[in-house]
Amino acid sequence: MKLFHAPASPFVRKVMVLLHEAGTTDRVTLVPASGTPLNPGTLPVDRNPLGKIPALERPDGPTLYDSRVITRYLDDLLHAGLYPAAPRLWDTLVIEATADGIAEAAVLMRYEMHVRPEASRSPAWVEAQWGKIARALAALEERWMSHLSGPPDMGQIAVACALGYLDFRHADRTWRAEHPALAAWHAAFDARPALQATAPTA
Ligand code: 99T
Repeated sequence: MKLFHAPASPFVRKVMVLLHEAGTTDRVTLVPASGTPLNPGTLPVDRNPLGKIPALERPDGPTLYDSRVITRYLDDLLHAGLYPAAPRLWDTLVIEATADGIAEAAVLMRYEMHVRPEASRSPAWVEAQWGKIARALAALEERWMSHLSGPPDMGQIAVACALGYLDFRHADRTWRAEHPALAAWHAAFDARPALQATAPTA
């Protein structure tokens, strides 16, 4: 299988963490891909019409895309065990969606600040995206800490990847002081070998 990959992407990182946790990194070949909404570059627009990564080319069907589809597929294929049975599954999926929403807002902030032509950038729009992130961080801190402290699953992996991306691209946003339980959890979870092996780089 071919995984269209960029080392900065929190969504690609989710997939890579799953592969490391399952001990199955040899099952995919990484294909470097980079681009932006304004210039798709080497993003696989022929395989994912949305022009986004990760995308997973597989031998037995159409290319899969959106990280949540890919992680569900690989979890099933590789018996990774990172999606628990219902009813815990519903919490895992909500946490994964919350984390992906943090990462999506953070990527949009990055594009607004660095990709959109300077004259048309909107600081208010950037702050509105941060407002979504702040609400989502508060929800994790107030509602989901007991789940995050349970057995490792894709919800936790997605949260760790989203928080890692905040530190990587938005290090000036000091989220830890307001979310001490989440900060402590992240410090411990981020020490897992799968997280250490996939830290974002430019
Ligand atoms: O939006 C584009 O045109 C290109 N962007 C991407 O491919 C980003 C890379 S993160 N991927 C996504 O937005 C995927 C989101 C999707 N819902 C999923 O797979 O879960 C690049 C971050 C950076 O370089 O800072």
